[in-house]
Amino acid sequence: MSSPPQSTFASSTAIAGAHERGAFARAVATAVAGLLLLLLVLGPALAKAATNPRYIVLYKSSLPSVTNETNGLERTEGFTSERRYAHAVKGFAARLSTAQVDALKDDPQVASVTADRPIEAFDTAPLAPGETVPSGISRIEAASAETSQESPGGAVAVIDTGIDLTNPDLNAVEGTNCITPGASAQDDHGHGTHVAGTIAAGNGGSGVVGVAPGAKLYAVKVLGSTGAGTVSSLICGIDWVAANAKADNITIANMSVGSAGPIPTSCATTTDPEYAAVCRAVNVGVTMVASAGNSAVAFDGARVTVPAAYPEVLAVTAMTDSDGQPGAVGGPPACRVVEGDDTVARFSNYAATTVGAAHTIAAPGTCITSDILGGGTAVLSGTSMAAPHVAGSVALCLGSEASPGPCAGMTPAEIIDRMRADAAAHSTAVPAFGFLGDLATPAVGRFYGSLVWDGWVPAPPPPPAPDPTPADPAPTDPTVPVDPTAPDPTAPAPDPTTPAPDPSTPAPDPTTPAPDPSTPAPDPSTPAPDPTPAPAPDPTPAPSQPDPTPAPAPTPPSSSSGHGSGGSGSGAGSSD
Ligand SMILES: [Ca+2]
Ligand SMILES: [Ca+2]
Repeated sequence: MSSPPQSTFASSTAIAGAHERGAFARAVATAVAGLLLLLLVLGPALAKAATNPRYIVLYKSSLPSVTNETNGLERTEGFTSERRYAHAVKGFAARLSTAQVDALKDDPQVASVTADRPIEAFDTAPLAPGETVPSGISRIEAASAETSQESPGGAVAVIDTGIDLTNPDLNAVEGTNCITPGASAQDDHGHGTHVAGTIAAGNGGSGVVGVAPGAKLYAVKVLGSTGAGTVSSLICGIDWVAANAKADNITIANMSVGSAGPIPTSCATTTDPEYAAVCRAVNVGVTMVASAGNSAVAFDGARVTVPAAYPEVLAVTAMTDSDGQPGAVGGPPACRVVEGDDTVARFSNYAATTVGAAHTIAAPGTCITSDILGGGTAVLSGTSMAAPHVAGSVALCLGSEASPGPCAGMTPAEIIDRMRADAAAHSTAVPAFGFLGDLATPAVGRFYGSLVWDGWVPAPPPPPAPDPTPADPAPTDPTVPVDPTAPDPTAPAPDPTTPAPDPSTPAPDPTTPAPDPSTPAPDPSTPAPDPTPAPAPDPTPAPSQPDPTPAPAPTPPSSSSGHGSGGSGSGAGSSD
């Protein structure tokens, strides 16, 4: 194919004549032919590289420079790394051929080569906004509107889909984007914003009130707009946290994400890049909180769920509360009527071993109202929603410089012990605070832990007249009792100012009708399906609303035997 050398795309005439058009066509044809030839030559190689599986390569910790070593390996082995890690771990992620994997495994500087795998957000689909829902915040006796005046000093990294950075309800700032490096960590899915709201939504008059209202949140985006990601992106996020924890005073990281993974060994010996990254972040002082997963299996059993299964992580199971109150009288929650008030959530993973139980705690995770993209609220269920209750509680326990909490100055391991001990002690002192299936009433082989408790938070200072700030629950969502103590004239019935369980009145004593150990609370034969495809929004209001009169708590339901279907709730399947 020949083409006049003088024919170029830069035709000088404004209206091209037939000749110019012919030259133009020839030039295009030539270019296309050249491109096709190029593709014929390079295409297979390019396509092969793009379809090679991705691996996470870890260097030995003694390696002086990740950049130099990786640059060298890229040249000699002929690959291009997609992500490099230099803080939590040393290494990189890249698509590699079998030959490249073999070569890297033989490299004296390489400690391990691990196949990447997908991770997911542990949540369910949103339900109808505006549905009457319980408040996990009040159930765990977290800070109220008044006590929230003192925001915790430390920041929380939300390792998730990002955070809605312009949401006025959230004190959220850019962390990093591991999906599109260099881009904003603005949430494009909604999961991370919902999680962020539970941790630290402010009391400024919109959305919800979080456990640690106003705490600074760093958006660390490791999941894309579909809520999916990979371990390599998760490690990128943990790497960023480890690198910036000191400078940004990040004391906590919430990971409402996970995947099946290898059985953890120990921080000292592991070659699992995800585990190594978590260990490093813990070593620099970050308390790592992870959701246990929603498959109704042991996270430390035959199907290991990570990062929850790493012993250095505070793993969070989900319990169900429908009325923001202890006592198991709330009936089934509106958004998931198969669940029962103050019982384990049927979908929740749990610990099956003593090692797993030793780093597990529970929090409300069913029908949780929190912030969504652009303002407003939505209701979600999952251990993804339970974990942020605990992350916020750790923030309260750390407190601020001016007002240190009981966890101030502790290592992450000590904080985990403290949180669990406080929760267990409170459930022992006030049995009604607990839930069916908790540490006081465990089913055989299923440890969900004790319900996290924030009731130690000092009483609010003398309330300044009627709070001038608008009531917190968004006007669009007036039925949600998210703001227990705000003098909200529009607030509906359940008066959460009633101090929950009166210790002197042993309410539904979970110890008396202890669940038959042979009858695990949640029916194992009908594990809630992984709640990703959540049941359709239940258009009907909860059949049994909380008693609008004060002091609902201590009234024991006469039938609150812990036995399977004889459960306490008034609705079908409440504690099945
Ligand atoms: Ca708010
Ligand atoms: Ca309840």
